[in-house]
Amino acid sequence: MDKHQSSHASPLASEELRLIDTWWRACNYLSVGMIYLKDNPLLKEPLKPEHVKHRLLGHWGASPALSFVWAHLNRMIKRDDLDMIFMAGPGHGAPGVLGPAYLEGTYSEIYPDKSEDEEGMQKFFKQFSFPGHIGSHVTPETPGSIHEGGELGYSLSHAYGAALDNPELIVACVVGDGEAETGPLATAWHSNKFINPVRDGAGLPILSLNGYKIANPTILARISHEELEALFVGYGYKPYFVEGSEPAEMHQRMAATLNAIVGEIRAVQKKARDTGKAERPRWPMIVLRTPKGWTGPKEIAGHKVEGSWRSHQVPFSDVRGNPANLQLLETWMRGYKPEALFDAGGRLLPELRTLAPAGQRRMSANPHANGGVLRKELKLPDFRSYAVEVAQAGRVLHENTRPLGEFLRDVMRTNMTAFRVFGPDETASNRLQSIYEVSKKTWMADLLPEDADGGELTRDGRVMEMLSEHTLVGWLEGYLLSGRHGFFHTYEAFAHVVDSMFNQHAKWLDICKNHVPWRASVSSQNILLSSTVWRQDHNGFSHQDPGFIDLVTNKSPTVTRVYLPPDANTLLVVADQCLRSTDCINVIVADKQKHLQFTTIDEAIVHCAKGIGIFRRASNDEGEEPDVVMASCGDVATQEALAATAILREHLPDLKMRFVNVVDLFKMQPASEHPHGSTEREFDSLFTADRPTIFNFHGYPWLIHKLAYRFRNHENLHVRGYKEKGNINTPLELAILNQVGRFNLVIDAIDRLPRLQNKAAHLKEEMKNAIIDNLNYAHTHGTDRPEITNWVWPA
Ligand SMILES: Cc1ncc(C[n+]2csc(CCOP(=O)(O)OP(=O)(O)O)c2C)c(N)n1
Repeated sequence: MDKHQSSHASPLASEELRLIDTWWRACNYLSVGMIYLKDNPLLKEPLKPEHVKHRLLGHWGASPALSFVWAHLNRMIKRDDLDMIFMAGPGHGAPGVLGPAYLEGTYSEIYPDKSEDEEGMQKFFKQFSFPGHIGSHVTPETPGSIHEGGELGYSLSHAYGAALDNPELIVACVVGDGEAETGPLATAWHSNKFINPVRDGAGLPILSLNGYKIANPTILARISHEELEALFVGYGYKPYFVEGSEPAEMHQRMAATLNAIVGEIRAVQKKARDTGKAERPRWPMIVLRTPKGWTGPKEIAGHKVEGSWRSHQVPFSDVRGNPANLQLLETWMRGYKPEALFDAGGRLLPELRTLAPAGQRRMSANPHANGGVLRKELKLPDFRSYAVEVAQAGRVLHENTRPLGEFLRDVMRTNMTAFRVFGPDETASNRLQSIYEVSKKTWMADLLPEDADGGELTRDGRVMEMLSEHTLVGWLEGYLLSGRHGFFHTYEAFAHVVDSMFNQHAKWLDICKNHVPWRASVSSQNILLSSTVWRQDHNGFSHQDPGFIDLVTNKSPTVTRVYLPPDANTLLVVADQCLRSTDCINVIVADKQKHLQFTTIDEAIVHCAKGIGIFRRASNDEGEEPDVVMASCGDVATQEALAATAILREHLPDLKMRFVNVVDLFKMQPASEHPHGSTEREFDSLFTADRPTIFNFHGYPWLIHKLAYRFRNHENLHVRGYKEKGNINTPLELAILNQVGRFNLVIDAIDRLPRLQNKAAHLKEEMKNAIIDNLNYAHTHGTDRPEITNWVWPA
């Protein structure tokens, strides 16, 4: 190896070289066929317009490099019996992945109508990016894929997530050089500081430096070799450069490089496992510089196409109507010599069939890429053992997330190879630090003596902390999709950093669940949003944003769940339920600070099973019709609504009140829209058909209207919630500013009941005075009045 680790060795014998190049040609032939053809797949007759698709969709540019890498990885898998999966960062280059999956036979095994013959190949071509069939990315329908690559940026974190706790696995990850410009990808390079060679597998990043994006050069292709090398050295890698365009030379370089790299990975792992000492090596990675649209048309109408952004999608269209383009396509495809790739029946020639690994060693059939088949149920301790004692409802305070931390600690203890907790630097801040008693934070970067004093860092920790929500969620997704279990927690406001990742994962799960029966169920993604909007006394406005759950309600009801447990025991019940569930994204909103406790563990179990229910002790309407319903959803919202209820009941003892609490947000939607929804009758019997409801909500108030608008009594539903009124405030001040405070709610109730207009005028006045008085107190003393802070439900 020279100083740039680029090899000029020629390890491939000429026959081996010929075969690998032929196999790659077959991949490229299939890629072009998928993009252009709906008939005449083997070009047995001259190409006619009717053989060509009406709409030409797909991305050629990324495809040849993807299948080039695939072909070479196959050689290594066969040679060393490797357990390997493949991530295509530029997932738009799906033809470069689908082709190999078809040639390996996996595609036909899963989809028998796409058989390994002419008829099957015709269907295989036609279905690509065709209405009613498969998409143009490495979608869930693609065997061997756990990464769609539609939204760029997550390939590398997915790859490393799959490698965690999979000591024998190598996850090859092709990263687009355009993709490498995204924030999520840029930070994911640091994943190498979290891979422990004793217990984890390896990630093998392969930067596909084809120089262009859709319409622009890529940054990494236009910096000097030295800068590029320094960048990856700086990230802690040992970069190998495989550069060129002449196929025979490139095959030799790639083969030599992979020989070296696989040897290095295995040597690092062997040493670490023999000695039991986990040190961070300089993991190898590859910079693969090839022309974009490699082997495609070099020039069209005087414009450079191969090696240019012009080859990104369909290099030339108007094929059905333009004989010259039809001829160009035929010449291009015949250049791959289909008759030397497939027999007359359309089956890959026997000499080429031997190139792919067998059975589950095929990357398209590796069970790690259909992780549900490997998934084992979590061993869960009994959540009841972590319950807080609630002798009298509403009269005792606890930090809601602390018992959850104890529960998660023991979940960790009983699942030490298949469960991890992910959070951006906030495990202790979110009061989950009990987990450290069983497992600390993974840290493969340098350790200093002072870390021993409370740093909670260790080489073999199972708590993953890095200040990149993108990388954490990417790891978690990779971990879950390869069959394991996990838990992500973050500050509520900053969950928005991964909005888009949530969207993409929800889409992935939705397709798997509803359209891809061969994909086995995977564990749900569990997300705890803590340090919530209502308790940001010291952080202020930037930290107040309960909108992540709004986003969640946009996605498919088959995969989305949102829970707002009001106290510690309901949080335990919900967490247990979420950890058992599959194929969903469960979002739990629960603050970490001290809050009133409303339910015993037995009450919590019943309440959570219903998802919505009446708090009997707060209600006085039993056997009668209520005058008003007070409802709450969320911990702080519940406390304020209860405090308002107490005031109303004290001052207006003949007022009939019902108190409803919502744990499962989707109970506010009709059952026709969400599997957790309420029927018309259930909803009416809780919220009545004609009485006003004051609904105190944790989040943005319009979310409740969005969910509940179809219910009969919706016009009487008056929702209060966060309205972007915040700064450095005391808790009550913040509640008052957003009209979710107890005094506001009392006024609301009076305003909604005509019969109280005169009768309760004094009480209303008192509430207004209380608001002014409490705001003054907060601004004078910097705290709420003790009777507010120490408020409990009256004995
Ligand atoms: C986050 C995101 N932004 C924008 C796009 C639109 N897009 C699709 S492909 C592409 C260029 C990708 O370039 P690169 O990653 O280098 O892939 P390749 O050149 O191999 O096609 C862009 C910008 C996207 N898919 N995802």
